[in-house]
Order: sequence, then structure tokens, then C-alpha cells
Amino acid sequence: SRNKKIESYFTKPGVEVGNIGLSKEDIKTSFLEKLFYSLGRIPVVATPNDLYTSLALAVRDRVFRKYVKSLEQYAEEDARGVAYLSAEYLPGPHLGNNLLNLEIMEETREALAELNLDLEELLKEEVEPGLGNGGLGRLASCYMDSLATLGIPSIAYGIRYEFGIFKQEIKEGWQVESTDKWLHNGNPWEVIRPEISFEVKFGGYTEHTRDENDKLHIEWIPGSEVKGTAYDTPILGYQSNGIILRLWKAEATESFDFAAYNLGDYYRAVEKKMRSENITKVLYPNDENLSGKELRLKQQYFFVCCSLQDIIRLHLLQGRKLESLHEKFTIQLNDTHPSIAVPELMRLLVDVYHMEWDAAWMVTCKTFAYTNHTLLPEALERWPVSLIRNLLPRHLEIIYEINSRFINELRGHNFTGDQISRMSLVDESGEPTIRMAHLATVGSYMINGVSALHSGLLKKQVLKDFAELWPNKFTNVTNGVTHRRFLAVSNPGLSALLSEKIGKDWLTHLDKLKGLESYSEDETFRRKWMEVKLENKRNLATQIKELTGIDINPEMLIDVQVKRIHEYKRQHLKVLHILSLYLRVKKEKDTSIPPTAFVFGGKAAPGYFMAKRIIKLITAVGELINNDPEVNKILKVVFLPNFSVKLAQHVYPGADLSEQISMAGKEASGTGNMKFALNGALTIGTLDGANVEIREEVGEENFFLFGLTTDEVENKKAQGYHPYKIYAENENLKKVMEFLLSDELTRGDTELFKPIYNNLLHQDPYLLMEDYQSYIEQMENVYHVWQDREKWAKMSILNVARMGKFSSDRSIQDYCEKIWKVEAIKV
Ligand code: Z16
Repeated sequence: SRNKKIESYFTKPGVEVGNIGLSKEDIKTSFLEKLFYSLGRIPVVATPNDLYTSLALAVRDRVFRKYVKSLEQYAEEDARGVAYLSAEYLPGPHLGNNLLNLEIMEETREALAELNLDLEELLKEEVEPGLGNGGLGRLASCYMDSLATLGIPSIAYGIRYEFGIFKQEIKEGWQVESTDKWLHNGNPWEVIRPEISFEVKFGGYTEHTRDENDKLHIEWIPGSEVKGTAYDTPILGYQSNGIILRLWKAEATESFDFAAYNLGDYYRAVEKKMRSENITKVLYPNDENLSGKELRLKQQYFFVCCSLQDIIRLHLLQGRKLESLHEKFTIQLNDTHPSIAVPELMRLLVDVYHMEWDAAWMVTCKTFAYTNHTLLPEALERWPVSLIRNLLPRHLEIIYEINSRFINELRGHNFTGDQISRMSLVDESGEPTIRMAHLATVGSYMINGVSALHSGLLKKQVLKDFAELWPNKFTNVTNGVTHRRFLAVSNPGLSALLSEKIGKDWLTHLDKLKGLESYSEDETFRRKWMEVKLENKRNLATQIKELTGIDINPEMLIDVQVKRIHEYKRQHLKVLHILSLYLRVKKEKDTSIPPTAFVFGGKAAPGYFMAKRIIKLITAVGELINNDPEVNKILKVVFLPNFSVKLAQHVYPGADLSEQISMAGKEASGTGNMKFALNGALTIGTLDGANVEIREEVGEENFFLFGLTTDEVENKKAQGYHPYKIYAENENLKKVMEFLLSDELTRGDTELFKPIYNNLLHQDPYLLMEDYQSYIEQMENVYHVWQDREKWAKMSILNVARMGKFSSDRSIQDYCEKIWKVEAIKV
């Protein structure tokens, strides 16, 4: 009887429980009900957070209504589905997005206005979940948006960090970190599922025994246990389905508490509890770098273990056999962070469910698919064998078993000893470590990179031997972004203009933007286009003023680089360019440079010395320029503190120029590049990551290209690269470099930028010296085009018109077709 449809629970056909109508009156009533009966508040004493929470709860009811319908449909059709495993998510604020997806933005605005409340003010109240570092976490959230919109049966699993990515403040020009207390005001979007909880074991040892039939039984006797409890957040698609983001929080298990209580050791029990909860306390703030810390491995295993138990529970709940797991579920590994899932699934199948090894292995490597997000050697995960032995002794045995079978297979294929030791899951060149990318590759049925260039390099570099062994296991899925959040929600001005010209279909079919192309020749349309941009620039200038106190004239060229601070991304190359302009204005009294505001934003990993220096360099250049009346009419330099999804939504719409200037071969894809172009910014960039494909789509005449290609970089390095020589032979570059050590910039602290100076002159691993001249020249070309605003507007329109490919809807469709073989079920 619990199997009946949602509708049949309601007394009158077509009537649903609760007030979940979508009219202005419904929303108003719901909002007040939440304020009175969920929060126990009246308007005169309600805080802004009370008002925001009431609205969020009212909206959440409507989101859940959509979600339960999707759930019912997915269950009924017994469909094949996707489980997405990611250690990071960056959903951004939920409220605005949900209002868009429910199509009640205007109704809500009016409902609140009738109560003398301003929707914009309430939207500002939301604190976003910063449960990721950057691109990888944001990509996972874009994919959830598209999975939901397209109606792909799916669930996303991750970690409910109590503290997300640190909050960044700038003090005396330096980055200062503080903890991100995102749950401080409560979280109206999540629902705790106390009964969806699983035990996770750590440490101890294994016992191998043989039964009377000489069959081997292996038991893992753990040293400790924790419990993971599910917290669900519904993520709604546009006009359609919803899916769940299920995040695990670590707690103490009852059994361990109980044992300690019995001994009368209350404090020891409480301490255990605290130690258990530590596992999900805080996100590791490193992107593209390893921490190598035990707690990080614990986090990875913890969420993987809970998620796999949950997947198996869901599978068995439908009355299916474990032998068919891979037919009903495909599990996507977002980088190697969840790759311990490979031995964990083997352990569950073999040790817990008593499947034979071969059968279990067949299921396992037909279940997983692995996405690689980087080629940077320092970012490729390796865990010391000793650490795994201590924390996960059974998993180490399983990894060794997988490896020995794999190596036997290689011997059968006549691989050389060299090749075999290169491909082994165990790196024995130094302290023995497990190469997690190899583990993920061996345990997966498909492996993909995140742009055409990156997928190609993956097969040529990091996984070369594997690509030769299994050519058909490798593919590319170019990243995409959700244009609903990053255009429809964050740029209402441009969205309205688009819809006015080509209708609203672009919200679900971004290709429809193609219809805009012909309007690039229409002068009145161009004027409207420029007006919308100017309005967005005013908005950004207001944000900048609020956050930094710096005045920006919205008419200036707004030139933006926002992304994690990393040497390979070359924020300091941008600084060298700014200094070259500064010297021209200051020393040569050159007044021909078009007024430009250079805007930076992004976090540096707290332990990354050079990245933190680069922030100080940016802010020092800003201090110098912004306070110099001879220069500050022409140039401004801004460092936006605490870059986040919320802030990003103000930044992309207001940008004229997008800086995508990483050294070729280093940025796997980039996704900011797509968000800028989608909002009408032109790009100056290298042939790196998805820049290559963006340029292909928008046309080379609409893209400012500079710098060496991947091949040229490789050759240059092979021949022996001498940055000092380039410096010595380029007068202009020399002056700019020397200025890094000048009193004007360092205010007498001569050591301040020496680390950057010395690094560039003598190592320069990311070829700033090499690419400097071509960057400066291409920036001159940017200025040349900028002087002709009509031409700039044309290029801007064509950029937007040709961005269809970079919707995450297309990426998810690619995953479905090339990898998952999953079909949409629309409600
Ligand atoms: C990350 O954000 C990325 C790679 C990685 O190994 C770790 C983290 Cl935290 C980024 C890539 O740097 C970027 O190029 C790419 O667009 C993004 O992942 C999504 O694929």
C-alpha cells in the first residue's frame, strides 16, 4: 500500500497537501506561515535572517514537491542511474536559482513587495556552502543542475564539511584566513536523515582463516569506528526534475560510546566522540596540490564507504542482486579523491557479500568511471603504503591483489619490465606509495579528461601506457557550465535582451543563442547590448566600492582575472603587464592608454608561499597605482577579497575582458573562461584547456590569442630554457622586472618580491619571460579594438551567440552517451 502514487494520497484529485501553489498570493501566505509557525516570529522582531529563512523554507516546500515526483518516477521505471562521487561541491546560493527553476522569481518579488520587503535584500542574506576549492567543486554543482534539468536519474554524494573553504580577508595587502562558519545561521535547504546512517571502520588488522572446506575467510578487525549520517539537499532543475545532494557528517557510533560508558570513563567517551566528528570538520584548502595528511585520507574513505553502502542499500531495496549492480548504477569518480572506492567495493562484495573475486572484479570495473582533472605532477594523488596499512589494512591487501593480477595481465601482453614498473599501482622508486590515478584507471570502464587538449595530453603523458593497453577506455568530455545560474540568474539584464530577440528556448537549449549572430550587424541592437553591459559594470563598480573602497569609473575597460591563485595560472604575468603600463604613464607621460580597471580575485592555499606573495604583489601594485593622481585616472588595480560563487555572479556580467593566460598544457579545462564569454566578455588567452575550443567556436578573429602552444612549451623546455637571457635582451621587460625590487613598490622592504623576481629570472617554470612580449603585444591589440566600441560590441555578441557548446547540459549529454549509457526520464 506504500507503493501507491503521490496523487492518490490526496482527498481531492488535483489537490495537494500543504500550500505549494506558485501564485503571488500562495507565496505570500506560505512565507508568513513559515515566519509564524516554523520560526515563531512576527515581522516587527524578525531579523533579516529570519525573513530569508522563512522565504527559503517556503521555496523548499515547492522544491521538494518537484523532487518527490522525480523520485517516484525514477523508482517506478527502475531506471539505470548515476551516482556522482565528489569530495567537493560549490553549489552557490540556492534561493535565486530555485526561484528561477520554479519560475516564480517575479511572483516572489511582488509577494514580498506587498509586505514591504525587498527580494534583493533577502537574497543577499544567504551564506553559500563553500564545500570546495574551485573549478572541480563548481563543476560538480553545474553537473547537478544539468542532471536535474535533463531528468537523468542520479544522486550526488559528498562530505558535509562543518567548515568549508576559509574566508579570505586582505590585511595590509596580505591574505588572512579565518574559518568559514557557513552553518552559523542554520541551513534551511538541508534535511537530516537520521536513519540513513552507516558505520565506517578504521585501523586495526585483518584475520585470515580457512573454514572446514578450506575456503579462505578474511575478517577486518578495526581499531575504531565512526558513523556517517546523511544530510540531503534537493537541487532543482529548470521547469522539471530535482535530484539530491547527499552529504555525510561523521559522528561517534553508539557502540563505542557505550563501551566507554560501561567502564565509567565518561570523558574518554566524549573525547572519542570529538575525534570521530573531526573527520568532517574542515575542507582541505589545497587545489592542485596534496596535503598528504592522514585526516584527508580518512575523509575520502569515510564518504566513499558511506556512499557505497547507500548505493548497495538502494540497489537491494529494489529487490535486485548485487551481480547486477553495474547494470543499474554507474559511479562517476570526480578525480581520484574518491578512488579508494575501487578496493572498497571489492571489499564489500568479496568480504561482506561473499562474492568470488573474479565476479566481484567484473562488477567493480563495470561500475566505475573516472574523470581526471589535472596533469600537474604535484596534484596527482599518491598515498604512502604505510599510511594505508595503518588506516585501511584490508584495502592495502586488496590493492596489492588487484595490482598483482594486473601485472600478470601485462606480462601476458608482453609489456617490458620498465613499462610494468611505470604502470604498477605501487610506486617503489622511493618510499612506497599507491598511485591513485592508476588505481582509478584500472578499476574503471571509462576514463575521461575535461577538454579536448587535456584528454589528448592525458593519453600522451600521465596515462600513456594505459591508453596503449586500453585505447577504447579513453575519451573526452569537455567541461561546461550551467547557463541558468551564470546567465539567467546572475545577468537578468542580458537574459531579458536575449529572450526579447530569440525567445526563451535558450534556457534549455543554449545552441539557440546562434539566433543572435545576425543581430551583431544591427546598430540598435548593439546599442542595447552596450547599455546592458554598462549597467552590469555599474553594478560591479558598486560591489568593488563596497568591498574595497576603491572607485571605478564604469566606463573604463574592466579587465578581470578571477580564479585560484597559482603560479601556472600566471596572475603575476598580468602584474608585469600592468607595471609596463604604469611605467609608460609615469615615466614616459604616455596618456594614450585607454582607462582600465584591472580586477583580480581568488584564494591562495594557506601553505602556498609563492601564491601568497603574488597576492601581496597585486595589492602593492594597487596601492601604488590607485593612490597616484598622475596614474589613477588611467589605471586602477583591485583585489576583490573572498572570491566565491556569490561574488562571481556579480563579476562575470560586469567584465569586458577575460584573462585566461595559463601556460599552455597546464590548465586542464578552466570553466571561468566559459562564464565570462557567456556574459559577453572577450577573452585574451593561451591555447590551453578549453580556451582552444572556445576560440574554435567563437572564431579566431573574435579571440585575443598569445603565447606558446603546448608543443612549443615542450620543445622549449627540452632544448633548455634560459629566462635570464630573454630578460637581458628585452629592455622593457628588464625595467618592469627591476621595478619589482624598487623602493616605490616595496617601500624599502627590498626582500618583499625577491622570491618572485629570482624565481622568474632563474627558473620560470611557467615561461612568463618567454610569453611576456607576445602578451604585451596582444594587449595592445585589445586596446586597439576597444577604441572601436562598435567592433567590440560585434565581437561580444558573436562570442555569446557561439557559446552553445559550453552549457553543462551538453557535457552531461556527452557523459550519458559516451560513458554512462543512461537515459533521461522527464517528469
Ligand atoms: C581543481 O579545481 C581542478 C583540478 C584539480 O586537480 C583539483 C582541483 Cl581542486 C580544476 C582544473 O584546474 C581546471 O582546469 C578544471 O576546469 C576544473 O578542475 C574542472 O574540471
